[in-house]
Amino acid sequence: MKNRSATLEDVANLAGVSQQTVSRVLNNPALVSQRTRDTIMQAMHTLNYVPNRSAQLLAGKALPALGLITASLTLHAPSQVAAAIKSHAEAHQLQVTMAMLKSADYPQLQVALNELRAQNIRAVIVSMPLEAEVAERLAIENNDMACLFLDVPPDTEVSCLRFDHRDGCGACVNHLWELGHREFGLLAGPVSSVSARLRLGCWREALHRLGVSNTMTAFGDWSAASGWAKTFELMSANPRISAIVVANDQMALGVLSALNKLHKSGSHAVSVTGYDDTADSLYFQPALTTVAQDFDLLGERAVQHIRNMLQEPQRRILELLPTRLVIRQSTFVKDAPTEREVLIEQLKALVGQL
Ligand code: IPT
Repeated sequence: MKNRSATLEDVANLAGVSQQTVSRVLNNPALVSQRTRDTIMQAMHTLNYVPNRSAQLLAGKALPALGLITASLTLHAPSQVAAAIKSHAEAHQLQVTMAMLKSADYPQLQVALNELRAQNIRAVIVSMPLEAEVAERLAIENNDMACLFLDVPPDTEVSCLRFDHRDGCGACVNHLWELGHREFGLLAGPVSSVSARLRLGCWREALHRLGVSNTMTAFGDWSAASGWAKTFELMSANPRISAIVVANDQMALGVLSALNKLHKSGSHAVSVTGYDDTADSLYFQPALTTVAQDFDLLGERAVQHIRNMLQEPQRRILELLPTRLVIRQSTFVKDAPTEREVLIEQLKALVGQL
């Protein structure tokens, strides 16, 4: 026969704390010290305690959970952001309920927020590009919820945690310039994306400062497939392009593959830079030079901020995380012969001497 299910009282007795403390761990773990939390979690585990969420919902209690509204997880960066949020939230006994939206239009976002509200969730991280007006309206019309935005324009009047694209974009262009590149292809992300527009603007500014006017721009949709297709367009519009600056690693993967197809190798090789430094970029062929955004740090800080916002609803968060250039093998001196070509030249010279 099945044992009677353990109650909140059983857990409190085993852990040697009051029922109120156990209930706090379930509803608002941030209010309980880590040590007491661990003891209570251990007691729950021993007794195989299952919290009665429906009773909590009926009682109108906010659940120890946060909502995540995210851009498509077929994209590498948002999926790494979601994974980081999930694991840092779990470290604080917070469940994550996710909504994945196709587009960032207001009605869809409001429906997603209402779904979360219906589950008594009062804290939401929005990890998708939103225009300032949309984010501001969402925050105002849902002011019973803590909303933290990860991809909004710089002056948006909401709580936001963003990456500072300036250092990374500037460093990337300067690096290519120092390698001797003067004719650039720019592969931006979709115009509808705030961060794509910021990155493009920043590259153009940096190129302008260097006096480079010879650039071709194409717009992809963040996918490797668009990187592949747009490379043929860029290279046929200007076959002299020697460096392609790409707005994310996933498109850069397609760019590298297309350049390979175009036999752009050896001294004809085209330098490529990415953006994101997602977990796999080190293993691209060649290993990708890219602008790193630390998605694990983003997840950690986002969870920390949203917990603080729940404690202090009036608090407005503004934090910028750094980006930095990681130099690997996909960028090289313009027209420099490869080791193999140098060797062939040396062999030819030797044969000539015989
Ligand atoms: C941004 C990525 O850099 C980009 O590759 C793409 O996946 C985009 O997200 C999707 O919206 S990262 C974001 C936190 C600015």
